[in-house]
Amino acid sequence: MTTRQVQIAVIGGCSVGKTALVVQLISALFEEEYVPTADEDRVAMLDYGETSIKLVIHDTSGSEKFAEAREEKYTTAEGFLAVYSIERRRSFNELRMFLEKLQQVRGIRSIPLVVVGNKVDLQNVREVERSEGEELAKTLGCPFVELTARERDSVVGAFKQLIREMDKTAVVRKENMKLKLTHCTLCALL
Ligand SMILES: Nc1nc2c(ncn2[C@@H]2O[C@H](COP(=O)(O)OP(=O)(O)OP(=O)(O)O)[C@@H](O)[C@H]2O)c(=O)[nH]1
Ligand SMILES: [Mg+2]
Repeated sequence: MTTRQVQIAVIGGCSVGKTALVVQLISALFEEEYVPTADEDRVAMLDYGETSIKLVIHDTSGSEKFAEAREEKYTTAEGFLAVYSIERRRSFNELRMFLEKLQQVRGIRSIPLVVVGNKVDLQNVREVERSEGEELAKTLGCPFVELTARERDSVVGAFKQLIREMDKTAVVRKENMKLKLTHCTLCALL
């Protein structure tokens, strides 16, 4: 089995469940306690088809106090899990602001992303409709999932979906590069 290393960041407002998702992926348990994150890097191993993936995960803070550390990751991470909580409208609006900033920093629209509506176990106090999350993802041209950090399978699924997005973007880049090279060769010949 080959091993590959990728760097991703989990972004979103305070208390949406970013750390809970990462802990579920790494340790297969649900963290009930809320301990706000400042800025933490964690490593997870993930089987992905024939490949073993070493995921370096930047678990960012949702707080404005640590905005600088979060925004540093906008330039370094190869892919992003963009999280809000379905039971908090404010977290949806905050995520949209973070994503706008991310687009400004990266300057391109083809950033590998998965939008995650977390805490779907709290349906009875839902403030953000599923259709709103779907619409946001559609605008960004990326997948959308609703899940809860309590359920491991869907959490692992979301991280794998992000890797698929990263692979897709890499293929598009290669194709564009090939097109450019063909174009240059043609120009040289003419
Ligand atoms: N009911 C429910 N609670 C959740 C879920 N995911 C996370 N939580 C809880 O929400 C609280 C905040 O979760 P964290 O993962 O620490 O939130 P965070 O996004 O990392 O927050 P910051 O580090 O401050 O940015 C914790 O008490 C978690 O147990 C979920 O799917 N359902
Ligand atoms: Mg956290």
